[in-house]
Amino acid sequence: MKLDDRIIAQHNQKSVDIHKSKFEFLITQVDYSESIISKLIDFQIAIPSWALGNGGTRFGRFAGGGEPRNLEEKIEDVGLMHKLNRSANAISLHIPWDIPKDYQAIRDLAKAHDLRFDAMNSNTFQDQKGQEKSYKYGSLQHVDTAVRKQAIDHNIEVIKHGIELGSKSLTVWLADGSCFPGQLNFRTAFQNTLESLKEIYAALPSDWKMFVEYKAYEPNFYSTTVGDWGQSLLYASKLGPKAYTLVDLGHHLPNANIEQIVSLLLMEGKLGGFHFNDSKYGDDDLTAGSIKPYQLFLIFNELIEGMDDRKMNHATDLGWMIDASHNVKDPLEDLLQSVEAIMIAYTQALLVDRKALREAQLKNDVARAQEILQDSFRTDVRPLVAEARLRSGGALNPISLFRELNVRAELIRERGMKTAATGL
Ligand code: AFD
Ligand code: MN
Ligand code: MN
Repeated sequence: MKLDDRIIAQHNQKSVDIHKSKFEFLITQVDYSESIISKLIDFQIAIPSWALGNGGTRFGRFAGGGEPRNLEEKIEDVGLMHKLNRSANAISLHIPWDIPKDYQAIRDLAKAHDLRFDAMNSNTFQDQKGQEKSYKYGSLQHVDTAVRKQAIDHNIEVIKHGIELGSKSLTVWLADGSCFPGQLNFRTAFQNTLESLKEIYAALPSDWKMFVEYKAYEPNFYSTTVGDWGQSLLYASKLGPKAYTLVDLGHHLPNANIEQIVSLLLMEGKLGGFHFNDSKYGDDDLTAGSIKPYQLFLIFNELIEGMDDRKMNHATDLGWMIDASHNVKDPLEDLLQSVEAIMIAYTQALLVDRKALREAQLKNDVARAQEILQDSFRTDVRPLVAEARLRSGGALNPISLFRELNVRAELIRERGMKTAATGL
């Protein structure tokens, strides 16, 4: 389904007056609003191909209808999102779920939707049909060289698909680990994984990055071979300058101070990118900002502080992506909400008076420091985000327009009710 500019303009016409009055009021309270708007216009978030259909749990899956049936339709869905909010200009593919049949056609389709290909994701956490060796006891960590080789070859194949599509990074997320004490030797598992990653790293083109994603637990419950940021950083440091740690917000043990982790990884020049989502308990994969919006703001606060300190470009120097699963909401509405929450947290963090915060810190003025942060967090920045969207041709209210146009009903008509996006 393709959206016409005129439809967006008509939609905006209806609410532009209210928007303008809110916006004019907000900019009287905000310094540097023009520079913030231009940063917001540049800031783009990649959408994972596996989040476009309904997810599920081990208890079941409830299809919402009209899910993309193939890579082409996944690109169309992200294209539609990007047309609505102008802040989601990339799609991240998962191999083998998204193997292109015709690279040129896929590149053209993405271009027609103004999209690029973000990080490529490998999959050694499932056995595929016809696969020779099983990953039941791990992949890159496996005690059997032949299993490790199969997993290494798969990752190299993923890089090759990515090169064809113009991607510039590989994300390796491993389910490797153990379920019971004694099942494996921690050091051997680490060494095997490191040696395997080295072979994959050697196949990376010079302008590519490798993201090593960590996860505390699940599917393994006793140990995970890339279980936390310390282990990820160890691998990334030993691998070399093209390897970085990737932070998925849902991959920590409860109450972890993620903003501190982010700050230190940035300091070390080893933070590669993000998978945004939110959670109450663990890897819940809920909508970004739906449960702990203050934490999301605090993370952006550290990101901006650390990136500015290293003179990094906010929009392009880290990988920004959503990694979510949609069990009850319409996946596209849910993703639009996630992008909005990320943009809001980013904007609020841009408002923080860093000079005043530093002064408060030097004086150990704890109450003042909290006032400064919460002043920004409690500012309703939505008109700034909407203004950036308006200026880049998006809809003032993407979800309202999505509903006005009955997009889901149209997708169900086109694709059917019982479709299932490839993936988990
Ligand atoms: C996992 C990880 C990882 C992976 C994805 C697969 O977060 O990013 O690629 O889910 O669906 O939980
Ligand atoms: Mn992830
Ligand atoms: Mn996850």
